[in-house]
Amino acid sequence: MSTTQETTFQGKIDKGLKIEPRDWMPDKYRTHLIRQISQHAHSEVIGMQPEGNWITRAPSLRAKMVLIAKVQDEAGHGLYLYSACETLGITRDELISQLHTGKAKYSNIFNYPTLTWADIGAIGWLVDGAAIVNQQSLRGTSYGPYSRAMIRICKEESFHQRQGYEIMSKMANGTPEQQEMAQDALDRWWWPSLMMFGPHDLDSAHTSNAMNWKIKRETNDELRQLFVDRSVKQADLIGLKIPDPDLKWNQETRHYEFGEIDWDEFWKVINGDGFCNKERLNNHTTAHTKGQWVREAALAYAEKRNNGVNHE
Ligand code: BYC
Repeated sequence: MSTTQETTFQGKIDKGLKIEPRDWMPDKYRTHLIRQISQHAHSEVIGMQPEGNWITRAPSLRAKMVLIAKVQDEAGHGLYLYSACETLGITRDELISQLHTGKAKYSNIFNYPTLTWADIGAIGWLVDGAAIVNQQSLRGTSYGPYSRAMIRICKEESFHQRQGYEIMSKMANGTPEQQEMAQDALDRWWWPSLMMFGPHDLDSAHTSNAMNWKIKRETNDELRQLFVDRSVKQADLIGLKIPDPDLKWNQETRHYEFGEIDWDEFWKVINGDGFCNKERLNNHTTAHTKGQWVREAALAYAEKRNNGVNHE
């Protein structure tokens, strides 16, 4: 590495220019991005499981169609992100193997079970809501392919958030049993959703580099605060109560203050000891193994086509 290359690289970042796959970049920037983008991709794909669990039990044909479309979108998001990650010089096989061996993480949130239909509402409203806050910020990330993937994903994600909020608002205004289910789902999903933004800035190993390289445009705590401010108002509007006795509006800062997150639970869950970690990974590994013949067939077809063999 020469200092001139480093200076040119950082100069581009400081000017707000994008770094593209063929540009020179420090190894640490490359590995940082591979880690983050791949974990993001894995989260999208693993995230299909808790919602997929309710496709066969959706309460109406409309709800089923919307949910199928949403889950399918998540697979698409995973594909955009794996492709963006591959531009950094790592193969899809390596990425999947890192997921299966536990080297790569995926979002904490998908290790919780979806017990009732209201959980599908809570995921759309809170989980996609948190993801949007994070991803809107990442549209401005310094790596070109990641930033462009985020722009596409955000458009679809806002439809997902509305789908969830619609379910929650219907249930919150429904029968007493439905209201109870909606509140119970909010009670269970609220804190894990706040954890999605990662540890506090002072405990976040990667934030300092990520901010210098403009991979992150806002810190974990800044984005979490934005999410809380937005969500409290949305909960009020449909008559649900955020499960936090310490939540209060601060007139001076014009933000909501909120209680402390259970960080022991967070570290336990992201290190493999959550309620559903084993099930999520087993399902992924099994599907991947069973899909081997599809990948082989697709590759063989592509190879023949490249060699000019016409199958029509
Ligand atoms: N979960 O230094 P930090 C979706 C790890 S899916 C698990 O702050 P960083 C959807 C972190 O990886 C959207 N692990 O890290 C899909 C690091 O460990 P390693 C998912 C977490 O990277 C289907 C350690 O803790 N969105 O929307 O600077 C259906 C220290 O953390 C988490 C993304 O992936 C976590 N929540 O900041 C519905 C967004 N938080 O890697 C919806 C992209 C932290 O050293 N990612 N860790 O072993 C990011 O923006 C950042 O990676 C994070 C963490 C803000 C998550």
